[in-house]
Amino acid sequence: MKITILGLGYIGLPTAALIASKNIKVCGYDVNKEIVSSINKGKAHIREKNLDILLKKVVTKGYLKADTVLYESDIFLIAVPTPIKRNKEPDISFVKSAVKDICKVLKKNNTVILESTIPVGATQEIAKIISSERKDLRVPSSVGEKGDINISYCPERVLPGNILKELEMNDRVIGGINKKSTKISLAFYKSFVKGKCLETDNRTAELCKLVENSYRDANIAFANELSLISENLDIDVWNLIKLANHHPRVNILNPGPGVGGHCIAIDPWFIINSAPRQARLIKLSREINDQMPFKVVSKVKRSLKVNNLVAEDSTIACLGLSFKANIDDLRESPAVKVVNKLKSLNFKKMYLVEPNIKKLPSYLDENKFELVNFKSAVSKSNIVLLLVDHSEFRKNSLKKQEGKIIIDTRGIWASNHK
Ligand code: SAJ
Repeated sequence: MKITILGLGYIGLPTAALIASKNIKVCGYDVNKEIVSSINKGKAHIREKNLDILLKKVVTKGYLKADTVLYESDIFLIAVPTPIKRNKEPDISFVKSAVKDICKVLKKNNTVILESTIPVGATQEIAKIISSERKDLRVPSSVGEKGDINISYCPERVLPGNILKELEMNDRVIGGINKKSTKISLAFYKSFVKGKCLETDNRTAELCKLVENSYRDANIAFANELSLISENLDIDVWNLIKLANHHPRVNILNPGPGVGGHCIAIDPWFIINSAPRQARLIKLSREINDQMPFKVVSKVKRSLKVNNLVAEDSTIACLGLSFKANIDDLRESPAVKVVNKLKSLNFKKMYLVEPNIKKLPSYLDENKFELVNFKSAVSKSNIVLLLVDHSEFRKNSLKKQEGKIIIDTRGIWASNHK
């Protein structure tokens, strides 16, 4: 059995390495030559717990090989990005282009599995593309059992920072375009997944993925709204949530500077687009979470005013840039949004601290910001703004620091958060 994974990013690469670690031959396909060459040297181009060790092992043993050329295979697993366009519509062009590549080498009895997040109906659209590109193959539809190939939607649901473990242990939803596709895909996932593999149809699987991330977004929005209400009523939101969560059926999440990453801040829009009149709560949650970086900037401005300070004479340490704790991923990061917005206040100096990166990305102007370590940033600044709850920051409580304004958006130094 030959497996090919298309797209060797945050999901595709760990998936390829995990499957290869079960002594199954995996071919990784990516259009980026540098990524392919680095993988073939056993070096991951992304940072993820235990990935480098596993990758080195499977590449050395010859179970994983990356290429920029797509060869024949039994299973094609698509894990390419599906961003949103400026107008918030889903952009599935990378998926479509991967499917067109597959069509050039597709054979009878092959299976095409989509793992990328897609809007409802996209698996069916993929089937139509295959059908028009390969008139020689009978492509199954969601009602028909007859078909020369199999097509399924099996969304990834792993948490960045814990991907390898969750790939193996999480339950999977397997939605075939027909029953045969579901059965074949189920057998494939059972070869490396220890969690339950749950059978359904492609459309339910598509919505299921979007619902999971929208559920989390709505719950974070609730926590963020509570932080705004509490601030208005002069109540400590962290203490409030701690107390409320003692109720056996209440489990409020953590407020913060907003929702980042490539999933939770994006996927709800796929539902909003498909059902705009019905998805009211989902849309409002997006709006609440998207306004949080602005609220943080307002808080900084208020703190300056209350303390009779002006930004031009003040130095600020911004702690954390990644979209969440203990990762190096800056995609859609609310911390980056806050930092960029604070730029216009013209601070005398802005120190940035991000223990997981060595260099600031080009979109963070080096003339305006300086990347330094925690100790140096804090000692040189009169305002300390905590944006990400990295373990390093948790270890260094700032509660006792005299004469500094501390704004803790993640509540890790608790009581002094206002
Ligand atoms: N966040 C809060 N408060 C919280 C929890 C999270 O502000 O209480 C923020 C984080 O700081 C971050 C954002 O939300 O900016 C998202 O972080 P996350 O840890 O909730 O989720 P992701 O984006 O890393 O991964 C999610 C996961 N989905 C769910 O938990 C439902 C993961 O399982 C999915 O596989 C992943 O999206 C994906 O790829 O879709």
